[in-house]
Parts: sequence; C-alpha cells; structure tokens
Amino acid sequence: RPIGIMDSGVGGLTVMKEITHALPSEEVYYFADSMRCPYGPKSQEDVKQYTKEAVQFLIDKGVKAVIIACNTATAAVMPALRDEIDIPVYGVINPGSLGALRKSDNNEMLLLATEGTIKSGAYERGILSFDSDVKIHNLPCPEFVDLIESLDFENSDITRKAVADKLAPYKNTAADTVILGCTHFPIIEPFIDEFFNGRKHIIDAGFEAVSVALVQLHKKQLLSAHDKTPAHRIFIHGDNNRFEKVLNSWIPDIDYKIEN
Ligand code: DGN
Repeated sequence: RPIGIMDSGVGGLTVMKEITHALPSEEVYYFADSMRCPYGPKSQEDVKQYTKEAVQFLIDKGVKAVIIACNTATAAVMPALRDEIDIPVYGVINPGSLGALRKSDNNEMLLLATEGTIKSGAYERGILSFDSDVKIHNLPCPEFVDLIESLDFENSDITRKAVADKLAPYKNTAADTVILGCTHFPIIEPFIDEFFNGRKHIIDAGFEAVSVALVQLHKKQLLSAHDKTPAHRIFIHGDNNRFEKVLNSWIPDIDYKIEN
C-alpha cells in the first residue's frame, strides 16, 4: 500500500523527493490542496479542517500512513490527529525541532516559516520541550511561498533578491542554525545558504520528518518488500499547471500520474 503525503501545494514535493530517493520501491500518493493554498495566512480552524479533509481523502484511497508535509498543517492538527485516525500519521515540526537541536552549537536559531506556523508557537513548544535554554528568532516568510508557487523562483536573480530583502535584518545574526520550517523552502535553500555565505547549519524539517517516519514504518513492518518502481499518484485539488512544472524540475526521475 502507498504512503500518503499532503501539503497545501508544491512544498510537500521536497518530502516526496526524500522518500522516493530513500526508498524507490515505496509508492506515494500525494494530495495538493492548490485551490486553498497558501495555508499560512488562514486561521488554525480552517487549516485544521482542510488538513483533516486531505488526510481522509488519502485514507479513502487506501494509504498505509500519512505524512503531513506542511508545517502550517502540522501545527494545526498534531498531535491530536494521531488519536483520531487508525493509521500512523507523521508531522514535520518535532523532527525539525530535534534536527535543529542536534546541529546547533550555540542554541540560537532562526526559524523561517509561514505566519500560521509562527503564530501557533509549535516550534517554540517543540524545541523548548527538549531544551529550555534555546533562543529562537522567528521570521515569517509568506513571500517565499508565493515566490515558489508562482514559479518566479526559477529566475535566480528574482530569488536572490527576494531572499536578500527578507533576510537582511538577520545578516549578522548570532544564530548558527536556520530552520526551514516550511516545506516549500528547501526549493530555494541554495539561495538561503548563499546569503549566509555557507556559514549556517540549515535544517530541512521535511527531510528530518522523512527519516523519522521511515524508521517508524520499518519498525511497524509497513514498508514494501517488492522492488518494482511504482508510478506514484498525485491528486491535485485545483490548478495543476504549475504544480507539474515544479514536480518535473524538482523530482525529474520518477513516474507519476496526475489526477484531479
Ligand atoms: N508548505 C507549507 C508549510 O510547510 O507550512 C505552507 C505553505 C502555505 O500553504 N503557506
């Protein structure tokens, strides 16, 4: 049975890429709520509702587990959702928090995320529950989601400028670790790394979540035993034009079928 992934748009493709590369025999069903993207500015209640609908959609399609490949959605539904459904469900925030704690040497971090994720305080709770002696700088970056969803990120000059404008106040931050607390952001990670002259640890919450989810699924003996490479199924709620472009450039080496 497939692993389900949901996001508001293309961000979860960064998670899908990790899974399909780590375990090419796993089939993935991806749900993109493009019609209601972005989730970042919406209320927690709305995001909770949308996320539950997306998860139920994937369950109805027969997935064996779901990864909420969206920090905003994770902040809205986790961990409560775990008690409401019968299959394993994984979010991205606790793994992202742990990844940051592992990497940081000075316990000072810069969190880049949507307004919704930052307002929820979920990273702060996650990080401080493991170590109360951490300083977190919060920077909402909704502009990055728009940049990526609109495909403008394909123009390096535009992306370099957007990153420089947004991160300018933190150019000399003491934080040694930058958390990509939105699954869209790894797509522009090279520009963020370049802005900081390669001097920061950069944490990709989606990548950290995949490592945790795959270990857990392995323990539950839920990973596929066959070695056929499957054609993944992508369900797009809304416009699929731009979605497919990002998919093809981000994960060019997989077979997939898009369904609306
Ligand atoms: N990719 C989503 C996240 O990780 O928060 C958010 C994008 C959005 O819907 N604003």
